[in-house]
Amino acid sequence: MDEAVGLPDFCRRLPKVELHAHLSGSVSETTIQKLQVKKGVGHEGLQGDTAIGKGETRHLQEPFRIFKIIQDLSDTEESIFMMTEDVISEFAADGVRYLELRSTPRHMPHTGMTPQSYVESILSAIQKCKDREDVVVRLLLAIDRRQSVETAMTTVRLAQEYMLRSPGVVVGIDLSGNPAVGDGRDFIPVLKEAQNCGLKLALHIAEISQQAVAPETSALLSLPPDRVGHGTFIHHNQDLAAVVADRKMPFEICLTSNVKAQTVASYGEHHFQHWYSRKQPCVLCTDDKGVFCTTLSEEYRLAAETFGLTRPALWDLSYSSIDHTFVGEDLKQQLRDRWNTEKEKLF
Ligand code: 6MZ
Repeated sequence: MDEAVGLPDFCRRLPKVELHAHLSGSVSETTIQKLQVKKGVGHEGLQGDTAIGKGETRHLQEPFRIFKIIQDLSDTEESIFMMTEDVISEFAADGVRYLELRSTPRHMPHTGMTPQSYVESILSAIQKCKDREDVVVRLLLAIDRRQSVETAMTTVRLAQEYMLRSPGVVVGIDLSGNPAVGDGRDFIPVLKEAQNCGLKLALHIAEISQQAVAPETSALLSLPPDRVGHGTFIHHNQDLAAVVADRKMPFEICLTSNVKAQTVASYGEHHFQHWYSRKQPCVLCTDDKGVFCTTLSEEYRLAAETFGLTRPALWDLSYSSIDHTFVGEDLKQQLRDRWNTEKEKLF
């Protein structure tokens, strides 16, 4: 192993899988500036910062204020296309070789953007990046907990339609949004419908402490989801923890996001430690790399430094993440082959 390569550099060169990245939250400062120029808004028009910087923490409500600013700035098909392209290029530059983006289709009557044209803009950007960027990209459509069940059903229908139209690119459904709002149980029939038509489910579950005892948590876990987003408070409830452990449900782990949004007090207390030490499948992710000022390499470095993971352990973590992607066995095997080729250069 080439120990001369520093840890940050090793983490950057490590081929990585990103499975939990919200499009609007992943937009970088540079792209926000481009969106501002397009819309003719100055920084003073932004009503506050659009990112939570190094060493800063803010209440979980704060990222939701920021998402709204970014969403207001990106209200045309052109802006959605541009930000998707930028986000894909940035992940690729950070050594992400497989990326699952997720985004909530939006209707913007004042610009004419519809949920359909929103999804099409993202798909066009993915298509454009296909030959240019060294990363395989897939898309999950997101349901925001604030939305009506009817809107959520429209999203599932849209996902179903695009899954058939552009085979293989739209692969699943995400349930996200402010965890303090609404009741996840309302969406169970919609999520079941998604499962029935072959879409995979990545659901935000127990992101805040109240949800460790909320009836929605056991209801969502019993679907069951294919992956758990955050799951921060699941291990606070023995029964829920047993369900997750028995089914070996993979956790999407977002260290920086959870610490900066104050749902986890410090990196050392992150639930990654609990689950990783019990050999539960864990995938390191960024959540909202723009808003939380992070990169996937940085998340690997943090995991190594906080929990004492060796370079081979980081490698294994990245390699095993391929198992939890929402793609077929053929593509998984291609990714494993790719990873093994890269391994020879890294060690
Ligand atoms: C829950 C989150 C989130 O859909 O406009 N989102 N939902 N918890 C989080 N932890 C911080 N981070 C992002 O991206 C922004 C949307 O993603 C969800 C929220 O619904 C937010 O509005 P899109 O691309």
